[in-house]
Amino acid sequence: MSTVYKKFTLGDKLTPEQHNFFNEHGFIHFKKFINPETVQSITRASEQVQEQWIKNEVTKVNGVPIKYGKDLNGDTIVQRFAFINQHHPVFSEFIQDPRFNTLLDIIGSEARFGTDEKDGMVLNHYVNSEQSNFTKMGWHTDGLRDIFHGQKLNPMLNVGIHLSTLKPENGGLRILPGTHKQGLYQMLFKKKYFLDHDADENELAITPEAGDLTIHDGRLWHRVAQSSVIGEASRRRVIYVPIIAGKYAPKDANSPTVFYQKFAGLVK
Ligand SMILES: O=C(O)CCC(=O)C(=O)O
Ligand SMILES: [Fe+2]
Repeated sequence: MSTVYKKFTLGDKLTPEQHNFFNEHGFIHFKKFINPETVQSITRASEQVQEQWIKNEVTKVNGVPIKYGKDLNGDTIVQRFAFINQHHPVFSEFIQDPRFNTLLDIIGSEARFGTDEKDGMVLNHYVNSEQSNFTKMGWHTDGLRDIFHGQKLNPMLNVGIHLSTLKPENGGLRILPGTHKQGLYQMLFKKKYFLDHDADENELAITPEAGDLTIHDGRLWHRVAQSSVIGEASRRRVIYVPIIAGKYAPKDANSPTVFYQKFAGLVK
């Protein structure tokens, strides 16, 4: 496992070097996209949404199942929120930050943030304990769902806003750089989707500080490694919001639950 890679700072526009890095490796990491106060306010907002959803026994949002689990103290928590941007102004205002628009350039003028499509803005909350329901995620690509939908593979990127500072021993995102250039066969069969949790000799550990932003290509193979420590040091929160192109396909309260989302319930 390697942890060494170049990290960038986001300016008004992506530089040619940043474009080239992303095109070559299928990911890019920007330091300090938001400051610690913003991280705090986002985390607090997620706790408010969590309180509402527990009170109202929300099991799905726009057809997407919500993952619940237990915190270290045994309290019920939400471990995977979907469409969180539709449930608190802190999130809907956050995505209006004009710097997000500069990121759309990576796939071109047709691109948009999928705040009302797919799973919307997702917030994952991992914690490693016996009672936790979310400690890791097996190898996958994010683009497979489009194949399930019988659509042609539209460009899709996932933008991550990292709310926890991680060392490699805290687990977290592991990627296989360059796999966004593989053919369809490799995208389908390189690894067993979600079941394979084994470290890969070529994997890179993404090691963010709280407030950093990453982008990965929808065709890139990645997983979330379980923390090798337990308890508070294993707590990890990260937001994802997709950049997509192709036909606008908003979801609403009547949207069906699709097959892969049922499967995602098996992921612990
Ligand atoms: O939690 C992460 O960093 C990655 C999660 C992920 O890959 C996903 O939700 O598709
Ligand atoms: Fe993913």
